Amino acid sequence: MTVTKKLPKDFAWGFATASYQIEGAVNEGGRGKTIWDTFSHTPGKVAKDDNGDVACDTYHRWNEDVQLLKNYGAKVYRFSIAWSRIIPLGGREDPINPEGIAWYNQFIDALLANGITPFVTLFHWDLPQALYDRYRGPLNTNEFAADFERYARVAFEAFGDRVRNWITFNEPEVFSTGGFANGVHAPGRTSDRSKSPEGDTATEPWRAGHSLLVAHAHAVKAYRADFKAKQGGQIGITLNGDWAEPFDDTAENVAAAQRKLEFNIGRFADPVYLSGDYPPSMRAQLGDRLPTFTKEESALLKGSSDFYGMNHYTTNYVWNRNEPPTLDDQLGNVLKGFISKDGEELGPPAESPWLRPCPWGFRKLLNWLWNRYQTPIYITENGCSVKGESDLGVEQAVHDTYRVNYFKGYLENLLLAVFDDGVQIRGYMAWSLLDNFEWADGYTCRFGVTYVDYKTLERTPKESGKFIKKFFEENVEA
Ligand code: GBH
Repeated sequence: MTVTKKLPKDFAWGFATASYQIEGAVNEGGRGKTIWDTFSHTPGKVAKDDNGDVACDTYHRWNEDVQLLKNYGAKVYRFSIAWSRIIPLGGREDPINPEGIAWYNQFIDALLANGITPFVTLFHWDLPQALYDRYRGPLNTNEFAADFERYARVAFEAFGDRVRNWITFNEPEVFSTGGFANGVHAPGRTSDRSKSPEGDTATEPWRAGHSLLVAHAHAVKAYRADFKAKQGGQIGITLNGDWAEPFDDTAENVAAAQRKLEFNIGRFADPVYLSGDYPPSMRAQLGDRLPTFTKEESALLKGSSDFYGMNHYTTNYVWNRNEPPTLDDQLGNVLKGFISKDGEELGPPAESPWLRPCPWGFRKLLNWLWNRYQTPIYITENGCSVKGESDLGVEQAVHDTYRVNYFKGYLENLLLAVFDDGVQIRGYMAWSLLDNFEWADGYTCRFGVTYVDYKTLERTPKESGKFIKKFFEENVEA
């Protein structure tokens, strides 16, 4: 490492979580049911049939989480609001739940009292069940966008005097693919009739993603028109993205890697940060299965994010698929893997089969995003699971050397991207503050820098949490 400069004093570093993954208390405080309650209680959908009924019990143990953050020295904390705690049925004519507002109020106040700045995600996949029952949620663009805008307004109104950093949607790509293409996430729709009686993988994921974009545009318009001037905050969206390294330097594989980046990232980032429309490569492959934006929607979308919220975990080698694209393809008609043409594997396996550490891929993706979108970046998630960690007791699990090495590599490359490459990065939030409900993997897969004992719900810092504290103490100006 050659970097000797330091990140600025106001660099926004900390940790991230999401409501359904940590809160528990699903039947308390007037919370309405969500599609993840339904999905996780459907046998066979989640590993070991786990669910988020208790999770980390943050609903009751919120003060422990605040103290943990304080002990790590975190400057910021990214968490999400459960839409159905605020508006149990979700819709724009439905009643607001004061108990839900009060819960988030006390939590936000506790963060601020401890010097921690909140970054609030409005939607991290836990759609109110009532909106799914009424009109299939994001499969109905106009209804969904109108209901989301109203929910966003309620949140800005209630919390915006203290919350100055808003994220509309977390990972629309993962939500639409998991929920509407392969059915591994709620609401579990897919063309695969062995998994779901309803769904159309050829069209629904593109419609669902489209609706989230339109809803995002309307919520941002509302914030800028009616709240920003008096509240003085910023608002954006968070997108997942893996680096795509061409398998070799043949023109077709270089083009394939670029196309993969456009399907995975450009699908949401081009409309918001670049052109107000989908990448041409997507229109070419998907034709009218990909919805179109009206002129007004395009204009609203373009420039609709004050920052680039980046969730990043891994890298793939990518090569062209030499056959016509299938109707269920989500990736741009490419194949991907972890082994290079010289037979070398990207980093050692994690617990999650899709994840291999590749710090240089992070740096390449930061440069790709900066060059294409020229928008300051917050890394809103980055982290890893550790193979076999769930088989260990707390005494061993806290010695998470694999995760320490992961963060070390990625954070060194963050410094290189900032100081050697000139990428503007304003913050970094590690995923995750706590071991938590890892969606379809349930509790079998841990991403926390803090160990959670799911029997006692006790929290114990791992070495990775201490590493992050030390890293930022050393690399941020005092
Ligand atoms: C994030 O999603 C989420 O925002 C967060 O809630 C989650 O806990 C965290 O990351 C850790 O997973 O199997 O090759 O088809 C990560 C997105 C979604 C990336 C599933 C990998 C599987 C690709 N992940 N995806 S594959």
